[in-house]
Amino acid sequence: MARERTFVMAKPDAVQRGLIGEIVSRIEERGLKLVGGKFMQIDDELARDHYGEHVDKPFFDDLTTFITSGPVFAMVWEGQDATRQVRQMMGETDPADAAPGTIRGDYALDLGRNVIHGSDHEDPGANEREIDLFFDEEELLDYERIDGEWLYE
Ligand code: DAT
Ligand code: MG
Repeated sequence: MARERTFVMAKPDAVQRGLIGEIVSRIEERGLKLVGGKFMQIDDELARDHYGEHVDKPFFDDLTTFITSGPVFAMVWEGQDATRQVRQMMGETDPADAAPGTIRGDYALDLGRNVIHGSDHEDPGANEREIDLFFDEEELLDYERIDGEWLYE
């Protein structure tokens, strides 16, 4: 299984509810490596680019309004099968269907307030595309975690 990078974001509801640390903690403790992080507010243009695949959906305007409504914590995480593993940790898109133990299943109730974004593992290249949209190359750091040899065989 390849080591890869994936884009993750604590959405405005997570920031307001004090869940940044919890989200970071879960992914960090799983063993993925944080290689980039940015506390920022998304503008309308970036929101429309990021959620471009949903432009024709009825919820698009509500989605861009929400994601631009307050600060977010954007992150890049690296590790084995990172994109799919983060998606599994997030749980289903609708928190009502997300299993307990997942981030959405533990911290959210409503589809439009589901606390976390992660690149879609079923959309090849989505991770790289989203990382490029939010980060410059020099903002992503190359380093080793000291537990690397205990995380990987
Ligand atoms: P995900 O965030 O799990 O990748 P998605 O890409 O299908 O889900 O949709 C992006 C966001 O849009 C999602 O986190 C919440 C919102 N959303 C999705 N489907 C929706 C719907 N039917 N009604 C309202 N909001 C929706
Ligand atoms: Mg998606």
